[in-house]
Amino acid sequence: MNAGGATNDHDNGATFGIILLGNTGVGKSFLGNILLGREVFKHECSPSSVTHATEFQAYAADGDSYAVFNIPGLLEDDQDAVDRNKQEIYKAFQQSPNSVVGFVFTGGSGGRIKSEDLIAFNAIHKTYNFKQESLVIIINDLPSDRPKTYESETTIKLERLLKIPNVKVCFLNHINTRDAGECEELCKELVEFIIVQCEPHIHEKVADIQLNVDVISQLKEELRQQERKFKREIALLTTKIAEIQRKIEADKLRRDQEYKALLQNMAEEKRVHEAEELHPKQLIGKLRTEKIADTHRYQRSSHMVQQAHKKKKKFFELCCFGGSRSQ
Ligand SMILES: Nc1nc2c(ncn2[C@@H]2O[C@H](COP(=O)(O)OP(=O)(O)OP(=O)(O)O)[C@@H](O)[C@H]2O)c(=O)[nH]1
Ligand SMILES: [Mg+2]
Repeated sequence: MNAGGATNDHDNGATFGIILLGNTGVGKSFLGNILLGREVFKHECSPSSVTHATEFQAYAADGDSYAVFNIPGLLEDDQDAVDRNKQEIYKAFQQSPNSVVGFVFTGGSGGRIKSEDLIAFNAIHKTYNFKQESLVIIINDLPSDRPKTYESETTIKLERLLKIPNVKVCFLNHINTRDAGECEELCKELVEFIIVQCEPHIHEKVADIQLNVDVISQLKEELRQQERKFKREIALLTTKIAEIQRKIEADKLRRDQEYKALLQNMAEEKRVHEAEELHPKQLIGKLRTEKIADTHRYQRSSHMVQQAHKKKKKFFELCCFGGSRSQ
Protein backbone atom coordinates (compact mmCIF):
# COMPACT_ATOMS: atom_id res chain seq x y z
CA MET A 1 0.00 0.00 0.00
CA ASN A 2 1.24 3.51 -0.66
CA ALA A 3 0.35 6.63 1.28
CA GLY A 4 -2.80 7.16 -0.73
CA GLY A 5 -4.07 3.62 -0.12
CA ALA A 6 -3.37 2.21 -3.61
CA THR A 7 -1.82 -1.22 -3.82
CA ASN A 8 0.69 -2.99 -6.04
CA ASP A 9 0.22 -6.56 -4.80
CA HIS A 10 0.20 -9.08 -7.61
CA ASP A 11 -3.27 -10.60 -7.09
CA ASN A 12 -5.79 -7.79 -7.42
CA GLY A 13 -8.83 -10.07 -6.98
CA ALA A 14 -10.82 -8.02 -9.50
CA THR A 15 -12.70 -9.43 -12.47
CA PHE A 16 -11.58 -6.74 -14.92
CA GLY A 17 -8.90 -4.10 -15.20
CA ILE A 18 -9.28 -0.46 -16.17
CA ILE A 19 -5.89 0.41 -17.62
CA LEU A 20 -5.26 4.12 -18.12
CA LEU A 21 -2.30 4.66 -20.42
CA GLY A 22 -0.68 7.69 -22.04
CA ASN A 23 2.32 9.95 -21.71
CA THR A 24 3.44 11.77 -18.61
CA GLY A 25 1.30 14.73 -17.54
CA VAL A 26 -1.79 13.95 -19.62
CA GLY A 27 -3.86 13.43 -16.44
CA LYS A 28 -3.99 9.63 -16.02
CA SER A 29 -3.77 9.69 -12.21
CA PHE A 30 -6.15 12.65 -12.02
CA LEU A 31 -8.77 10.82 -14.12
CA GLY A 32 -8.27 7.59 -12.14
CA ASN A 33 -9.19 9.53 -8.98
CA ILE A 34 -12.22 11.11 -10.67
CA LEU A 35 -13.47 7.67 -11.72
CA LEU A 36 -12.91 6.22 -8.26
CA GLY A 37 -14.50 9.24 -6.59
CA ARG A 38 -11.59 9.52 -4.16
CA GLU A 39 -8.12 11.07 -4.07
CA VAL A 40 -5.90 8.03 -3.97
CA PHE A 41 -3.37 8.37 -6.80
CA LYS A 42 -0.77 11.11 -6.51
CA HIS A 43 -1.16 13.71 -9.26
CA GLU A 44 0.20 17.20 -9.61
CA CYS A 45 1.32 19.98 -11.87
CA SER A 46 5.02 19.18 -12.12
CA PRO A 47 7.93 19.72 -14.55
CA SER A 48 8.86 16.03 -14.20
CA SER A 49 6.93 12.78 -14.29
CA VAL A 50 4.98 11.98 -11.13
CA THR A 51 3.90 8.30 -11.22
CA HIS A 52 6.86 5.92 -11.38
CA ALA A 53 5.44 2.55 -10.36
CA THR A 54 2.28 0.69 -11.29
CA GLU A 55 -0.41 0.52 -8.62
CA PHE A 56 -4.13 -0.07 -8.58
CA GLN A 57 -7.30 0.55 -6.63
CA ALA A 58 -10.44 -1.58 -6.40
CA TYR A 59 -13.60 -0.20 -7.97
CA ALA A 60 -17.04 -1.81 -8.01
CA ALA A 61 -19.78 -1.15 -10.56
CA ASP A 62 -22.94 -3.21 -10.05
CA GLY A 63 -21.91 -6.89 -9.84
CA ASP A 64 -18.47 -6.40 -11.43
CA SER A 65 -15.25 -5.62 -9.66
CA TYR A 66 -12.54 -3.65 -11.42
CA ALA A 67 -8.95 -2.75 -10.66
CA VAL A 68 -8.22 0.82 -11.76
CA PHE A 69 -4.52 1.07 -12.67
CA ASN A 70 -2.29 4.06 -12.20
CA ILE A 71 0.73 3.62 -14.47
CA PRO A 72 3.73 5.79 -15.42
CA GLY A 73 3.58 7.55 -18.80
CA LEU A 74 5.63 5.98 -21.60
CA LEU A 75 7.72 8.73 -23.19
CA GLU A 76 10.48 10.48 -21.30
CA ASP A 77 13.72 12.14 -22.38
CA ASP A 78 16.12 9.38 -21.44
CA GLN A 79 16.04 5.78 -22.63
CA ASP A 80 16.47 4.30 -19.13
CA ALA A 81 13.27 5.97 -17.96
CA VAL A 82 11.40 4.80 -21.08
CA ASP A 83 12.62 1.23 -20.52
CA ARG A 84 11.54 1.37 -16.86
CA ASN A 85 8.11 2.68 -17.90
CA LYS A 86 7.72 -0.17 -20.41
CA GLN A 87 8.17 -2.69 -17.56
CA GLU A 88 5.54 -0.89 -15.47
CA ILE A 89 3.08 -1.03 -18.39
CA TYR A 90 3.72 -4.79 -18.80
CA LYS A 91 2.97 -5.25 -15.08
CA ALA A 92 -0.54 -3.83 -15.39
CA PHE A 93 -1.45 -6.18 -18.28
CA GLN A 94 0.12 -9.14 -16.45
CA GLN A 95 -1.98 -8.38 -13.38
CA SER A 96 -5.21 -7.73 -15.33
CA PRO A 97 -5.07 -9.10 -18.87
CA ASN A 98 -8.88 -8.97 -19.11
CA SER A 99 -9.32 -5.25 -19.23
CA VAL A 100 -10.60 -2.06 -20.76
CA VAL A 101 -7.99 0.42 -21.98
CA GLY A 102 -8.39 4.17 -21.69
CA PHE A 103 -5.59 5.81 -23.67
CA VAL A 104 -5.26 9.41 -22.52
CA PHE A 105 -4.12 12.16 -24.92
CA THR A 106 -3.67 15.73 -23.81
CA GLY A 107 -6.13 18.28 -25.18
CA GLY A 108 -4.53 20.98 -23.07
CA SER A 109 -2.44 22.45 -25.91
CA GLY A 110 -5.37 24.21 -27.53
CA GLY A 111 -6.89 20.87 -28.52
CA ARG A 112 -3.91 19.94 -30.74
CA ILE A 113 -3.28 16.22 -31.08
CA LYS A 114 0.34 15.86 -30.01
CA SER A 115 2.65 13.63 -32.04
CA GLU A 116 4.18 12.32 -28.78
CA ASP A 117 0.77 10.90 -27.83
CA LEU A 118 0.34 9.24 -31.23
CA ILE A 119 3.85 7.76 -31.03
CA ALA A 120 3.19 6.34 -27.53
CA PHE A 121 -0.16 4.93 -28.64
CA ASN A 122 1.29 3.25 -31.73
CA ALA A 123 4.15 1.71 -29.75
CA ILE A 124 1.85 0.15 -27.10
CA HIS A 125 -0.83 -0.78 -29.66
CA LYS A 126 1.75 -2.85 -31.59
CA THR A 127 2.46 -4.76 -28.38
CA TYR A 128 -1.11 -5.44 -27.21
CA ASN A 129 -3.14 -5.15 -30.41
CA PHE A 130 -5.99 -3.13 -28.87
CA LYS A 131 -9.52 -3.99 -29.95
CA GLN A 132 -12.07 -1.33 -30.84
CA GLU A 133 -14.60 -2.73 -28.30
CA SER A 134 -12.30 -2.50 -25.29
CA LEU A 135 -10.53 0.74 -26.16
CA VAL A 136 -11.42 4.37 -25.64
CA ILE A 137 -9.22 7.31 -26.56
CA ILE A 138 -9.63 10.02 -23.94
CA ILE A 139 -8.78 13.58 -24.93
CA ASN A 140 -8.37 15.31 -21.58
CA ASP A 141 -8.14 18.91 -20.46
CA LEU A 142 -9.93 20.45 -23.47
CA PRO A 143 -11.13 24.06 -23.55
CA SER A 144 -14.91 24.00 -23.06
CA ASP A 145 -15.42 26.69 -25.73
CA ARG A 146 -13.96 24.57 -28.54
CA PRO A 147 -15.62 24.83 -31.98
CA LYS A 148 -18.58 22.58 -32.71
CA THR A 149 -16.72 20.56 -35.34
CA TYR A 150 -13.69 19.87 -33.11
CA GLU A 151 -15.01 16.49 -31.98
CA SER A 152 -15.99 15.13 -35.39
CA GLU A 153 -12.76 16.34 -37.06
CA THR A 154 -10.66 14.86 -34.26
CA THR A 155 -12.56 11.55 -34.40
CA ILE A 156 -11.90 11.24 -38.15
CA LYS A 157 -8.28 12.27 -37.72
CA LEU A 158 -7.73 9.66 -35.00
CA GLU A 159 -9.50 6.93 -36.98
CA ARG A 160 -7.00 7.56 -39.78
CA LEU A 161 -3.82 8.14 -37.81
CA LEU A 162 -4.42 5.22 -35.42
CA LYS A 163 -5.88 3.05 -38.18
CA ILE A 164 -8.79 1.90 -35.97
CA PRO A 165 -12.22 2.28 -37.64
CA ASN A 166 -15.02 3.57 -35.37
CA VAL A 167 -12.58 4.22 -32.57
CA LYS A 168 -14.40 5.52 -29.47
CA VAL A 169 -13.24 8.98 -28.43
CA CYS A 170 -14.19 10.60 -25.13
CA PHE A 171 -13.74 14.39 -25.05
CA LEU A 172 -13.22 15.83 -21.56
CA ASN A 173 -13.33 19.50 -20.62
CA HIS A 174 -10.71 21.09 -18.41
CA ILE A 175 -12.59 21.27 -15.12
CA ASN A 176 -12.43 23.32 -11.99
CA THR A 177 -11.62 20.65 -9.40
CA ARG A 178 -13.21 22.72 -6.63
CA ASP A 179 -16.58 22.48 -8.37
CA ALA A 180 -18.32 19.24 -7.29
CA GLY A 181 -20.76 19.47 -10.22
CA GLU A 182 -17.91 19.59 -12.78
CA CYS A 183 -16.17 16.63 -11.08
CA GLU A 184 -19.44 14.69 -11.17
CA GLU A 185 -19.96 15.50 -14.86
CA LEU A 186 -16.42 14.30 -15.64
CA CYS A 187 -17.02 11.07 -13.68
CA LYS A 188 -20.30 10.55 -15.56
CA GLU A 189 -18.50 10.84 -18.93
CA LEU A 190 -15.76 8.41 -17.85
CA VAL A 191 -18.29 5.85 -16.58
CA GLU A 192 -20.29 6.12 -19.81
CA PHE A 193 -17.27 5.49 -22.05
CA ILE A 194 -15.19 3.12 -19.92
CA ILE A 195 -17.86 1.02 -18.16
CA VAL A 196 -20.96 1.29 -20.33
CA GLN A 197 -19.54 1.50 -23.87
CA CYS A 198 -16.43 -0.68 -23.51
CA GLU A 199 -16.33 -4.43 -23.19
CA PRO A 200 -13.26 -5.90 -21.47
CA HIS A 201 -10.98 -7.98 -23.65
CA ILE A 202 -7.98 -10.22 -22.92
CA HIS A 203 -4.72 -8.50 -23.84
CA GLU A 204 -1.78 -10.65 -24.81
CA LYS A 205 1.68 -9.21 -25.29
CA VAL A 206 2.66 -10.10 -28.85
CA ALA A 207 6.00 -8.25 -28.85
CA ASP A 208 8.08 -5.96 -26.67
CA ILE A 209 7.26 -2.25 -26.78
CA GLN A 210 9.65 -0.88 -29.40
CA LEU A 211 10.43 2.71 -28.58
CA ASN A 212 13.82 4.25 -28.84
CA VAL A 213 14.22 7.92 -27.92
CA ASP A 214 16.79 8.31 -30.72
CA VAL A 215 14.15 7.68 -33.41
CA ILE A 216 11.44 9.99 -32.00
CA SER A 217 12.28 12.83 -34.40
CA GLN A 218 12.08 10.44 -37.35
CA LEU A 219 8.67 9.17 -36.12
CA LYS A 220 7.49 12.77 -35.75
CA GLU A 221 8.47 13.50 -39.35
CA GLU A 222 6.48 10.46 -40.54
CA LEU A 223 3.46 11.73 -38.61
CA ARG A 224 3.85 15.22 -40.10
CA GLN A 225 3.64 13.68 -43.57
CA GLN A 226 0.46 11.77 -42.61
CA GLU A 227 -1.00 15.01 -41.17
CA ARG A 228 -0.32 16.88 -44.43
CA LYS A 229 -2.15 14.12 -46.30
CA PHE A 230 -5.05 14.28 -43.83
CA LYS A 231 -5.30 18.09 -44.23
CA ARG A 232 -5.74 17.67 -47.98
CA GLU A 233 -8.41 14.98 -47.45
CA ILE A 234 -10.38 16.82 -44.75
CA ALA A 235 -11.65 19.36 -47.29
CA LEU A 236 -13.45 16.52 -49.06
CA LEU A 237 -14.98 15.09 -45.91
CA THR A 238 -17.51 17.78 -44.93
CA THR A 239 -20.51 15.41 -45.17
CA LYS A 240 -18.82 12.79 -42.99
CA ILE A 241 -17.79 15.45 -40.45
CA ALA A 242 -21.39 16.73 -40.20
CA GLU A 243 -22.71 13.17 -39.87
CA ILE A 244 -20.30 12.26 -37.05
CA GLN A 245 -20.98 15.58 -35.31
CA ARG A 246 -24.74 14.86 -35.35
CA LYS A 247 -24.14 11.40 -33.85
CA ILE A 248 -21.87 12.77 -31.10
CA GLU A 249 -24.44 15.44 -30.18
CA ALA A 250 -27.37 12.98 -30.24
CA ASP A 251 -25.45 10.53 -28.00
CA LYS A 252 -24.65 13.29 -25.54
CA LEU A 253 -28.27 14.50 -25.49
CA ARG A 254 -29.50 10.94 -24.88
CA ARG A 255 -27.05 10.47 -22.00
CA ASP A 256 -28.05 13.80 -20.42
CA GLN A 257 -31.75 12.96 -20.75
CA GLU A 258 -31.27 9.50 -19.21
CA TYR A 259 -29.34 11.02 -16.33
CA LYS A 260 -31.92 13.81 -15.80
CA ALA A 261 -34.77 11.28 -15.85
CA LEU A 262 -32.96 9.17 -13.28
CA LEU A 263 -32.40 12.17 -11.02
CA GLN A 264 -36.06 13.21 -11.41
CA ASN A 265 -37.26 9.74 -10.44
CA MET A 266 -35.04 9.79 -7.41
CA ALA A 267 -36.22 13.27 -6.40
CA GLU A 268 -39.80 12.07 -6.74
CA GLU A 269 -39.06 9.03 -4.55
CA LYS A 270 -37.41 11.30 -2.03
CA ARG A 271 -40.45 13.60 -1.86
CA VAL A 272 -42.72 10.63 -1.25
CA HIS A 273 -40.59 9.22 1.55
CA GLU A 274 -39.47 12.47 3.09
CA ALA A 275 -42.10 13.34 5.64
CA GLU A 276 -39.85 14.14 8.57
CA GLU A 277 -38.67 17.70 9.35
CA LEU A 278 -34.89 18.12 9.40
CA HIS A 279 -32.64 20.66 11.02
CA PRO A 280 -30.84 22.67 8.21
CA LYS A 281 -27.47 21.16 9.19
CA GLN A 282 -28.87 17.64 9.01
CA LEU A 283 -30.47 18.49 5.67
CA ILE A 284 -27.13 19.64 4.17
CA GLY A 285 -25.45 16.42 5.36
CA LYS A 286 -28.28 14.34 3.93
CA LEU A 287 -28.16 16.14 0.56
CA ARG A 288 -24.38 15.63 0.34
CA THR A 289 -24.72 11.90 1.00
CA GLU A 290 -27.50 11.66 -1.57
CA LYS A 291 -25.44 13.47 -4.23
CA ILE A 292 -22.69 10.86 -3.90
CA ALA A 293 -25.31 8.10 -3.92
CA ASP A 294 -26.83 9.64 -7.11
CA THR A 295 -23.54 9.22 -8.98
CA HIS A 296 -23.19 5.64 -7.79
CA ARG A 297 -26.81 4.86 -8.68
CA TYR A 298 -26.21 6.34 -12.14
CA GLN A 299 -23.14 4.09 -12.54
CA ARG A 300 -25.12 1.05 -11.42
CA SER A 301 -28.10 1.78 -13.65
CA SER A 302 -25.86 2.47 -16.68
CA HIS A 303 -24.22 -0.85 -16.05
CA MET A 304 -27.59 -2.59 -15.76
CA VAL A 305 -28.66 -1.10 -19.10
CA GLN A 306 -25.45 -2.46 -20.66
CA GLN A 307 -26.05 -5.93 -19.15
CA ALA A 308 -29.63 -5.91 -20.48
CA HIS A 309 -28.32 -5.03 -23.99
CA LYS A 310 -25.82 -7.91 -23.78
CA LYS A 311 -28.54 -10.38 -22.70
CA LYS A 312 -30.82 -9.18 -25.51
CA LYS A 313 -27.97 -9.59 -28.04
CA LYS A 314 -27.15 -13.10 -26.77
CA PHE A 315 -30.84 -14.11 -26.87
CA PHE A 316 -31.11 -12.79 -30.45
CA GLU A 317 -27.98 -14.70 -31.50
CA LEU A 318 -29.28 -17.90 -29.86
CA CYS A 319 -32.57 -17.56 -31.75
CA CYS A 320 -30.97 -16.74 -35.11
CA PHE A 321 -27.62 -18.56 -35.08
CA GLY A 322 -28.06 -21.22 -32.39
CA GLY A 323 -25.37 -19.46 -30.30
CA SER A 324 -22.59 -20.05 -32.87
CA ARG A 325 -21.78 -16.30 -33.09
CA SER A 326 -21.01 -15.87 -29.41
CA GLN A 327 -18.41 -18.68 -29.35
N1 LIG B 1 -7.89 21.56 -12.86
C1 LIG B 1 -7.70 20.55 -13.67
N2 LIG B 1 -6.51 19.91 -13.63
C2 LIG B 1 -6.32 18.88 -14.46
C3 LIG B 1 -7.29 18.45 -15.37
N3 LIG B 1 -6.78 17.41 -16.06
C4 LIG B 1 -5.53 17.20 -15.58
N4 LIG B 1 -5.24 18.09 -14.62
C5 LIG B 1 -4.02 18.26 -13.85
O1 LIG B 1 -2.91 17.92 -14.69
C6 LIG B 1 -1.79 17.59 -13.88
C7 LIG B 1 -1.12 16.36 -14.36
O2 LIG B 1 -1.98 15.25 -14.15
P1 LIG B 1 -1.49 13.83 -13.62
O3 LIG B 1 -2.72 13.05 -13.33
O4 LIG B 1 -0.48 13.96 -12.54
O5 LIG B 1 -0.78 13.28 -14.95
P2 LIG B 1 -0.24 11.81 -15.25
O6 LIG B 1 -0.65 11.47 -16.62
O7 LIG B 1 -0.64 10.88 -14.18
O8 LIG B 1 1.34 12.05 -15.24
P3 LIG B 1 2.53 11.04 -14.78
O9 LIG B 1 2.19 10.50 -13.44
O10 LIG B 1 3.76 11.91 -14.74
O11 LIG B 1 2.62 9.98 -15.83
C8 LIG B 1 -2.34 17.42 -12.45
O12 LIG B 1 -1.99 18.54 -11.69
C9 LIG B 1 -3.84 17.33 -12.66
O13 LIG B 1 -4.53 17.72 -11.53
C10 LIG B 1 -8.54 19.15 -15.40
O14 LIG B 1 -9.49 18.89 -16.14
N5 LIG B 1 -8.69 20.19 -14.52
MG1 LIG C 1 0.41 9.83 -12.75
